[in-house]
Amino acid sequence: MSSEDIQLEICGAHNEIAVIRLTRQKKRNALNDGLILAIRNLFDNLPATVRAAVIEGEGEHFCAGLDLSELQERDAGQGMQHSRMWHAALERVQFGPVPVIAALHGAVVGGGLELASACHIRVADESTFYALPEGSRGIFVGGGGAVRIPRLIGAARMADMMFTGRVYNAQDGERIGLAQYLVPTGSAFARAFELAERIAKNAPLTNYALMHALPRIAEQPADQGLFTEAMMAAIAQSAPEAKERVRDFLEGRAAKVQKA
Ligand code: 1HE
Repeated sequence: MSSEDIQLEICGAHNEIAVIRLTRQKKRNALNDGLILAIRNLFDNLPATVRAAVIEGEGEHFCAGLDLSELQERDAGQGMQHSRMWHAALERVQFGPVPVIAALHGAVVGGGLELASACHIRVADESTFYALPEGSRGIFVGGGGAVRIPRLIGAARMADMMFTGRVYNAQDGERIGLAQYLVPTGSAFARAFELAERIAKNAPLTNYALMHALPRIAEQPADQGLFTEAMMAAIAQSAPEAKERVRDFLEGRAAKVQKA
């Protein structure tokens, strides 16, 4: 396990925020097998107090993708297993215990974009750029990118990035849906942390529904999706915490929605 290449810090008054930092800046946070296994292990073992996580990369770049020095001669079976190892790790990010906010800057490329797209919210600063150099390296995405990236930007844009080596800058990345927030250079982590603090205050069942029910509902045929939505809504609203929060609003104790 390359534990020197990743750090976990638990923050907040109630130890409710996990900050996960890729610390392999000499190699631009390229993801070798050890780091992929460490990500999986870390999400499997987050302390129970944690309610939201932020992931960032140390140095000039968020992540340079797959560590190309490990791309040895693999036969088809080994290649399949390698990709499935990435899938297992990034599945722990997407369908793990807590919402994950990616704080992006510099290169978010290849497997780095696959990692970012497994997170629930992406905050990018103005130095961010996105690419899928797999196309020019003669390979294909293998970390879930073919499933997750088209859901963010559409298959046509993803194919263009891979066919032509197109690089999106931070502004265009936000415009097409690679990030939900665009912030000044150097401030992605602070903004991501603020969002994590806000998310950590939600009812845990609401966060659970957003992570686990919403993406599944969105993939279901409308009739099944509406049925699943009704079940999730019924479970969420019957929780004591939901009743308490609604009562707080009706009795003037909860914040109103403010104009943006
Ligand atoms: C690396 C990697 C890497 C840097 N694997 N070693 N990803 C790519 O094709 C992207 C390749 N990387 C780059 O295009 C650039 O490095 C960056 C734009 C990310 C950053 O540029 P820069 O000028 O800041 O850094 P650098 O000088 O290119 O790199 C510094 C060192 O990191 C250098 O090693 P050194 O020993 O010469 O100091 C680089 O070789 C090393 N390095 N990126 C290995 N990716 C599940 S499938 C996913 C498939 C993919 O992700 S394919 C896309 C791979």
